[in-house]
Parts: sequence; structure tokens; C-alpha cells
Amino acid sequence: MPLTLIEQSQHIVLIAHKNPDADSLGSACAFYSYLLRLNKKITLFCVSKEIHPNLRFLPWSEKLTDRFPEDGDCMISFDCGSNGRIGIEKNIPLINIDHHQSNNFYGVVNIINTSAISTTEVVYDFFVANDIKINDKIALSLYAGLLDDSKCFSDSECSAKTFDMARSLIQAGADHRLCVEWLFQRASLSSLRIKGVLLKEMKLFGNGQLARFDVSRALMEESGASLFECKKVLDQALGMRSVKAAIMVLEHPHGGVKISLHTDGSINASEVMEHFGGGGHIKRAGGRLKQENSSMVVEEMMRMILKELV
Ligand SMILES: [Mn+2]
Repeated sequence: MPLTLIEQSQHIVLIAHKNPDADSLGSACAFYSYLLRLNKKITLFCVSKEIHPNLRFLPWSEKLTDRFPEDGDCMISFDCGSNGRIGIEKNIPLINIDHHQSNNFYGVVNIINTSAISTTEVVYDFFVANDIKINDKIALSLYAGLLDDSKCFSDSECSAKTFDMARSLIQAGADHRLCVEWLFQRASLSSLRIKGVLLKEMKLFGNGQLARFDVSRALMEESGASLFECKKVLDQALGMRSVKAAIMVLEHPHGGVKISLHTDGSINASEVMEHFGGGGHIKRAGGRLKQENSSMVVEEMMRMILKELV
């Protein structure tokens, strides 16, 4: 079914989610290489104008555009847990490829595996099942998503399957060292500066079980840091023995706040965020509160998390 739709289409738009990460963009880039072989017209699309410079090593990432082509007749979204993550609406068939627990099957075709560690694992399985040859560019793109979503193979969800896939991608030409350097070691001055400020200002609640970070617009502008860079402190807070959940409340430029919630798995982050209109995974979820009273909603969210942690 997905193959038929792809074969019948002339101009396929590959979509990475807003503020793309290595999993979303890596999946789309892997598909770009594959579709080139089919001689399709392809657009690599993301609604965000700027992408994080640490993703620039991904093959084809230079082709990324925020302009949706008028003659696009099929689109494929990668790692978009909900329709909203795409950031646009178009009246053409959509193939939804994802691994988020909160995915609500919004596509015409849905290739979803919520037990996959990354969307690139879902794409890898699709390629293997359909005898699609994985060349070095595809291998690198898929490996990048695997490495990032597994937090450099440190996540508890890493399984024999994860390492089997890693092995076969390295054999196919993925460069492990290159991915580690770009995704985990390259740091900008702004990312180091903001980490220091945020950790210093971290607040702890519920006997140290819940860590909270508040990020003002002024702090973001002053430091020049991106959302992506700010969110790294959440996992560092979870490194403390007492901390079971870490929340970031970031002032949104267009009003309201953006919430990111990371947990060690003792509470379901996706369920909490779904309650407030967001979603994600058990250990990582997020959403946006557009309401004017968003600070009150955040307090309600804090109470809910603390109640669940007891
Ligand atoms: Mn992902």
C-alpha cells in the first residue's frame, strides 16, 4: 500500500517536524536517497526556517526548504506524533511514519511502531521488508536518528534489535564517530553558557523528585541558545538519584509557553502531556500552552506530576 502510493506519485514531499531533530530529519534524508533511485521529484520540507547547525552533517540536509511545492501530490511525515507537528495542512495523501506512543494515525497510510526506539528504526524495517538497498548515505541518516533517540545507546529501551540495526548500518557505511561528534560533542558557546545558567536556577520539588527549569524569552535572546540546547539540561537533572521527572517551561515568542517533560519512566510523560493537549513518549513528551493563563495551567501540571510521583 505505501509502495503503491509512492509509485503512483510524481512529486513527493518529505516532512521533518517543527524544530527537527536527528531522528525526524535523518528519516526524511534516508527516504530522499531512496526516492532519488525511483526518479521521483522530491522536496525535503520543514516548516521551521532554521535548523540546528549540528544536523548539517546529514546527507541532503542542504536541500531542506520551508516552502511547500504547489505540485506536490503526496507527502510523508517522519517522527510527527501528531498532525500539528507537521505545521501545515495540505489536501494531498499523507503517509505517516512514526514511533510516538501518542500517534493518532492521522495519515492515509500509517506506518507506526511504538516499540521502535526511533523513527529511523521504523524506516529501516520498511527498507529491509521491501528489499530496498541501504547505501552509505541512507545508513548514516538512519544511524543518526538511532544514536540520538537512544541517547547515544544509553537509554533503557536499547535492545538486541537496537544493536543489530547499529551493526548492519555501520556495515553499510554509517560513520559512528562522525555522528557522535556532531550530535553529542560539538557545543556552541551559547549552549555551554545556558547550561550553566539553567542548572544554577534549577528548582526541586517533592523531596527532590521533580526538577523544574524556567526559561524566559530574555534569557534565550541573551544567550543565543536554541530550544534544542536548553532541553539538554533535562536529562542532566535526571542524572540525580532523587529526580524522577524534569520539566522545562519556556516562554514562547508568540505567547504562552512551551513545555518539555522528561521522566525516568516512573510516570508516563506522554499521558501527562496529552491531558494538556500535547504528547510524546513515556520518557519524553511536550506541548504548547497558548492560553493567557498558562502559568496557572503549569501549576496544575506540576500538581498532577507530583501527585503521580508519590
Ligand atoms: Mn523520534
